[in-house]
Amino acid sequence: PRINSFCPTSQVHQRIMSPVDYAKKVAAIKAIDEYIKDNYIIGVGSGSTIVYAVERLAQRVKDEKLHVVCVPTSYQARQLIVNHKLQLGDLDIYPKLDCAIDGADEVDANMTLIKGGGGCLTQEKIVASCAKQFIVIGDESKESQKLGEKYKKGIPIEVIPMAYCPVQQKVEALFGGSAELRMAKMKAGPLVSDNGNFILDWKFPDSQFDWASVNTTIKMIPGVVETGLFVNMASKVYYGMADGSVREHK
Ligand code: ABF
Repeated sequence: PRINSFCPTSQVHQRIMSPVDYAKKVAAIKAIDEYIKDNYIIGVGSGSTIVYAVERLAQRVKDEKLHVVCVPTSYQARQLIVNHKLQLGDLDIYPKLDCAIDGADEVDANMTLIKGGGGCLTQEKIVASCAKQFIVIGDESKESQKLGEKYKKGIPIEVIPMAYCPVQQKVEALFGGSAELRMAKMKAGPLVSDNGNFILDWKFPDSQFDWASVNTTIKMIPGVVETGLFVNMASKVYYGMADGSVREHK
């Protein structure tokens, strides 16, 4: 389905939405409509799917005169909140959130997530951990039986810059695979996260991992700030489909 299509008669050149974007949008709308209530403190995720969620939230706030506070998970999320004239909050003032909504790079059969393809994993995990409910949204391509089946870029690990080499070596020695330093666009040097750190993308071997234990073990390596493994955190996952329907993770 194509919506907002090019309209030659009015000479209004509008964006043509791809089926994947449309699927992201319907999942985002479903999450906002099902979960957001008046007076909610909301964690706002990062990425492309969350853009549609913020658009819908702003529309509901305007139409229904809701009062909500939004806590961002990244600089991108902060800008989205501000640009949509939503009330910006932070964890100093609102350490407990009613709900957090975010995208994911991959969701396995147990609702274990890989997140952090956009580099915002640490703040995303902190915010999600403060929320009573953590709602994940994405198009159906995010669903997999086993991590690594769909998302090929590996598990992001945020590290203190001086520690990236020893962390790389330790992760590879412990679990195999390769942990590659993520580079900025045009390979202008390592990508620097919103927290001033580097990111390793750990391409893990095809094996049966206990992700909770992998996450704990990696987090114990000195220099590791956070991993993009979200284990037992998601309360609900909505997958949008190109036909406009939305499916819940079962
Ligand atoms: C963030 O955005 C990330 O954790 C994840 O990497 C990504 C999901 O991307 P998108 O919504 O653009 O598919 O939530």
